[in-house]
Amino acid sequence: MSSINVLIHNALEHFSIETPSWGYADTGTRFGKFHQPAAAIDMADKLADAGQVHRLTGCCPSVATHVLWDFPDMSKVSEVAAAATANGVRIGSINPNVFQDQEYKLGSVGNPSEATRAQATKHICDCIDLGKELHSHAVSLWFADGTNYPGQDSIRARKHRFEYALREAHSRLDADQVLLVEYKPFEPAFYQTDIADWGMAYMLAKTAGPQAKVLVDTGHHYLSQNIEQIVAWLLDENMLGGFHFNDRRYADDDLTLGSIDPYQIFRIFFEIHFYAWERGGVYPHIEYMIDQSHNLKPKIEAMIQTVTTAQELYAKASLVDFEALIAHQAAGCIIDAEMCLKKAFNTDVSAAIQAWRHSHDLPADPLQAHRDSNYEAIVAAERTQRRIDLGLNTGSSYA
Ligand code: PSV
Ligand code: MN
Repeated sequence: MSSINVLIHNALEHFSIETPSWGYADTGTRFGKFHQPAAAIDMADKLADAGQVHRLTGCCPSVATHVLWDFPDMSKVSEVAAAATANGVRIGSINPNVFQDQEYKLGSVGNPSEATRAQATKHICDCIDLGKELHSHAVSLWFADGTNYPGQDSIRARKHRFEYALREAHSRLDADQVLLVEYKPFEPAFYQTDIADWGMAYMLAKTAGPQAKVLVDTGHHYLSQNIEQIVAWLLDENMLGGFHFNDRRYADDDLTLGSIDPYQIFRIFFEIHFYAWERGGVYPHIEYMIDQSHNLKPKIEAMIQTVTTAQELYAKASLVDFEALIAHQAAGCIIDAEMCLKKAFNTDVSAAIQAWRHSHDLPADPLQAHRDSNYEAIVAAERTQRRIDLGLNTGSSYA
């Protein structure tokens, strides 16, 4: 194997990315939903689709779940786990939902009402227990909490309520569980979000306890924010717990990873490879997850496109000549240092990735293999009939 092939093989061997259950179902914007006949109707469909993505890419062994959407009947948890196994995947991160119930109008654990805070905290603790039952290690917290108008509530009191609730949640964790704290600058709160940025998430995670870390959703930043700098700082503090990957042009657009700015994702991966290179090739444990809504694209195709793009950018970033880079940095050779990144980014890694796929008996082109399998048409026919039987909206004929 050439040295490029070795580097890429090694990088892809340890890279996996979790797909989100909600990325297989019909989603839309607040203006409406365009239904797809092949979209998953229930959790069994979502796991089947996730299994198809993993079968073809070999790099998505786990599925992120959103508790209220995926476990409507908590007595059937073991059935969901069995369905995951049957489809060759396992249940990954557990996402509590403390944003859609009416009680949460003024927030969940930040709510002025003690009863509502207790209800939200209990749900999070139940999700931690669910994680134990499913042998899933990550409980991923995102809060819609915040206020819409100046003066609506005390920002400091809300901070204290969060500190209290996260400490309580942390005390519920088993030793092998991790609590991921996600931040977002706005939406649905439009004046002040309780965990608005990585600094607030970092402080709350630190207050919660040693098993709490920060989750970086790439769509949750103001435009032009330097995300790789946040990643570098969190790595250095051993506080980078995971990612929710997606791309965006304006806000939290949830577009396909790398569709708008692939170089940014490359720079994030570069920071991780650089950090590991300085530690003799030892990588920190990071939960790589996708958090996208494929409102218009066919969902499984979009997921495969995302996964293969992530692999490509991760592979490219592993090619940076770190030895040369640090020499250029030390000498103040700005152009040469920058070119170390550019050269890696511009390298054609497709043959090396195909060689890796070949070594794992995977199709050279997962997207084409998915199209050739006719999976989409088969499930579209079956799910359309099931929608009719269940009296659900069959929507447009967009496939
Ligand atoms: C919120 O925008 C978010 O990024 C959170 O991670 C949620 O869990 C996810 O999207 C799905 O609503
Ligand atoms: Mn997210």
